[in-house]
Amino acid sequence: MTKSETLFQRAVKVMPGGVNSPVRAFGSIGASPKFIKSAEGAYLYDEDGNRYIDYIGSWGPMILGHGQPEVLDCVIEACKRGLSFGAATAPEVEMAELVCELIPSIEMVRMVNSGTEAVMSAIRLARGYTKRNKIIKFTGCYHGHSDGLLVKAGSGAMTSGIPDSLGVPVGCTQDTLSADYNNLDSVKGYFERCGEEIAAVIVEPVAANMGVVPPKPGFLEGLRSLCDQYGALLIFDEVITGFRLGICGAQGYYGIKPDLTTFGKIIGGGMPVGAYGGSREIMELVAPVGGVYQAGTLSGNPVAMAAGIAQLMILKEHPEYYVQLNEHANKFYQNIQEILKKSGRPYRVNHVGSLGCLYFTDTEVVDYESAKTSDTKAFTDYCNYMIGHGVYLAPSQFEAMFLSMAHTEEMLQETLKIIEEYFQ
Ligand code: KE4
Repeated sequence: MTKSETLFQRAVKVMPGGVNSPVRAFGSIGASPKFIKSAEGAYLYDEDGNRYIDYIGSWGPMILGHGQPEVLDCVIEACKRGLSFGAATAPEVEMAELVCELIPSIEMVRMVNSGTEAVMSAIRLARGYTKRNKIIKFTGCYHGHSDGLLVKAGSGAMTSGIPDSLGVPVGCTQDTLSADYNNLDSVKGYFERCGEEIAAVIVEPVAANMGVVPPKPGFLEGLRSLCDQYGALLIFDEVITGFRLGICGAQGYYGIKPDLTTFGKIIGGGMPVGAYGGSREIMELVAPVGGVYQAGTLSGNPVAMAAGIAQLMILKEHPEYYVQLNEHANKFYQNIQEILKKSGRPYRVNHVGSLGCLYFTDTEVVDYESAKTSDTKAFTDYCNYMIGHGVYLAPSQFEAMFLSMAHTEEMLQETLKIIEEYFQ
């Protein structure tokens, strides 16, 4: 038995599925998870000493790679000053000023401890601000596990075979309307039927929880104008795209101004951080100034702020990193496309910036239905082969690949070679 297998045997006795988040259980690829001991740059090392090129990067946060020295130093220094005070601190002010400086649509921001918390709070705020209850989300998009959004969710919900979750009373989801991604008519239909009841539309500006599905030209613009027409708020869930597609995330990349934005992952530099922000007018409705309550013991935690500020400062000071990352990624995903073509496989590769997904389907993937045409058995075989050959991919067809600034040209070439071997 490997050390990972032994650990997994212990884990399943004391944690549901042996994990603290379902997708890590490798269930959808019928394997047992690698227990990761350490990481450096773009490499992961498991408990048995195997090395992997990491294409998950902790599901997005590690855009600079693991163990980035400046980030690490800032975190260690912050730890020495104290782990948590539950009091106002200077780092929180610095983080908030930094986010407001980097994201033009944001005049005020509130730090929380996860993407789920950020989205849950932004939804409550949108309802409080508009005094309306209904929310439009998109089938296959995942916005964390708050009750009201576990409706035809993406990510783990797509592979765990539970389209909606047990334990969510219908009262929590009766105001959640699910539209089809990239289909403005499906959104228009809801607005025409009950536009004056709709508080907000929440969208992943690049859907990265059913694989990677870019917005079709005009889709995000259409959402913006529908929200304006009916007085609903447009919420960009940028937990994945925030600070990934560029320093100004998807809203900068596509030039669309949302009313509220949610963040997670990169904003925490690997520590537990989420955030939501928007105009002063909307955000001042949040307690203690306004009547929308939201709180958190570890929100704005000084150690987490140190990690997040350090990572964001490096990204702010090095715009060339994004150019290089997006160019490398573009070439990488196009090379995968060429390998598939050469081997006569009709499979599809969707990618935006450093996010990408190889779909085992010959159908163009533009939404949940088309994503679901993928042959998950074929994906499982491919994924197990790749992991067995030192390439650590998300153990699910419906997750993204994440490239980082630490992925060197030779790592990408090595990965392409293994992909080519697989398809030969
Ligand atoms: P967290 O609560 O996991 O920090 O964030 C929830 C969330 C919100 N919005 C979007 C667009 C997200 O992608 C996520 C979380 N992403 C998944 C990966 N697909 C997290 C991985 C996991 O669940 O273990």
